[in-house]
Amino acid sequence: MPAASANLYHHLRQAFPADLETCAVETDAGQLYSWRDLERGTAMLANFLQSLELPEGSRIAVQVDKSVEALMLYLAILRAGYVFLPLNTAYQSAEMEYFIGNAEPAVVVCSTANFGWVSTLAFQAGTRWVFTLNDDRTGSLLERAAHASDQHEVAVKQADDVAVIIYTSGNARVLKDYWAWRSPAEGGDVLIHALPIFHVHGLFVAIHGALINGSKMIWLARFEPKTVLRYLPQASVFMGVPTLYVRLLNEPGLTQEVTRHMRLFISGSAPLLMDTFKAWQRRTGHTILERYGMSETIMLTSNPYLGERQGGTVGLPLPGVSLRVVDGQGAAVPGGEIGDIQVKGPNVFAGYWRMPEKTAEEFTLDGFFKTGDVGKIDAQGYVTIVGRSKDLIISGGYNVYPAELESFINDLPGVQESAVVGVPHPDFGEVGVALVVPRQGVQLDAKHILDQLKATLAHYKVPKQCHVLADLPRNTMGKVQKNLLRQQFACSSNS
Ligand code: MCA
Ligand code: AMP
Repeated sequence: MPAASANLYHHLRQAFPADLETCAVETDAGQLYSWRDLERGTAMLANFLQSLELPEGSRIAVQVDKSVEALMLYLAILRAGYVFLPLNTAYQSAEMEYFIGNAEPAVVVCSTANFGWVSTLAFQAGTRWVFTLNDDRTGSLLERAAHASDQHEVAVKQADDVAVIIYTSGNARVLKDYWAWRSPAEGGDVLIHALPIFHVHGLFVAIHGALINGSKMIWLARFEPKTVLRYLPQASVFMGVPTLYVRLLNEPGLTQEVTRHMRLFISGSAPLLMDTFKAWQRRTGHTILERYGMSETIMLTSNPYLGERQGGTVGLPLPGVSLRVVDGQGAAVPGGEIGDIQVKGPNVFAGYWRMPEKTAEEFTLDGFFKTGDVGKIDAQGYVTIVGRSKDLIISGGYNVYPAELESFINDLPGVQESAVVGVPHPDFGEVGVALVVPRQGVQLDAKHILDQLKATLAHYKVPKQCHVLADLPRNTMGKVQKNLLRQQFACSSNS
């Protein structure tokens, strides 16, 4: 079961070092925050949120740029016992309207620049409060919280209350041991935090990992390879999606010397190519540790810290996680054979928000969650992911759903039908390509289609290329053969 938000906060708080005056977070803008700053700042924000007298279980939706105050807001929401709903800063109004309409948050926090349209959407959806928070510490949220007390009693919650749409603190403790986080008494670890904080990777794996170990974080407002290089000599742990490793390898300044103090490089969220894995070993002498997880399950497998880290695999199931590979009928396949990956464990989520039918569909009768990933397990227990049965593109670690894009494109004037497929890309690993069939007699302009997508959707979702075709290849059942389109357009995307 998911641990309650406030309980999770207790676990994180217990790990704070005894000396609260030491540095907890150092930003790339040179600001230093002590553990006491975190303790007091989160108390003030939690007191302020509680002063709003929100109903039990209220959601607080947050679409703000990365900052330490945004981190404190997350921790304050845990402390106060509400439900944190982080939203990608790339979302535009149609996407925000969907999430706000669906989650019905009592409070929305956004940037001052977006306040106009976000507050209109939010108030229409019944939200009671909209506050602003900017990455330069301005905005109405901090102004209001400045008057709140810096002493706060952590809210009392049941163990199975929803905390953040997803998570457990148990998974964080497993990873602390598995990745051999060094306690402050052992000299401590320092994490370079370079990921967005609206996803499980940056929010739970990275932040919880550091906090539950009492470790300092070097907090980068955004990923910039040269900034990472600058901080590597002061750090010991780095976490990234494969694109971050690819971009760091493009820097001549990435050397054995600059990574000499590093203890661990971890990769996840998307497949790490063997080329990247080997190039990293050659350049730095470090072997990247690849692990596999999902928002629904947090971390599932990991290469070992001390044993062999096998490139191209995602390692072994973590303690407490049962992982099996099954065929189309749900029967376990023999070792080494490819099938659907299913998982079970205390880290698996309780279900999709207000979608009991979808939740039921995604679990087997014996309680395994269907990941939608396709893979195999070798004789040593190492898991390799070979593909996905779900129609999903993972681009630079962000999920892009072809169905969302196809439905948008199909509604454009003059479009008969469309297909969006993922093809390999040297920087993002995989990117979308849109194939569009016009209605009879209509001339479609591919660039105009992409421009219209860009005007409405988060830009990372927009296919990097669009081609107008006379028709789409179909099999005898009439189903579009996306595999043929993937092959046909594989080479044209490397731009
Ligand atoms: C930005 N763009 C992208 C992406 N990011 N396009 C495709 N895929 C992307 N990931 C678009 C921009 O909108 C822009 O378009 C153009 O590409 C160039 O942007 P660029 O400046 O290169 O991007 P950036 O700002 O440097 O961002 C790249 C990034 C970022 C740092 C790799 O995408 C990122 O932080 N990714 C990590 C995501 C993550 O944390 N995922 C974890 C979720 P235009 O010019 O048109 O505006 S998965 C998870 O949590 C599970 C549990 C797990 O296992 O970890
Ligand atoms: P998300 O839904 O954003 O949490 O993304 C979860 C998905 O990311 C998984 O179902 C996998 O398809 C993919 N993923 C995560 N880690 C890895 C990895 N190391 N290798 C390949 N795919 C991964």
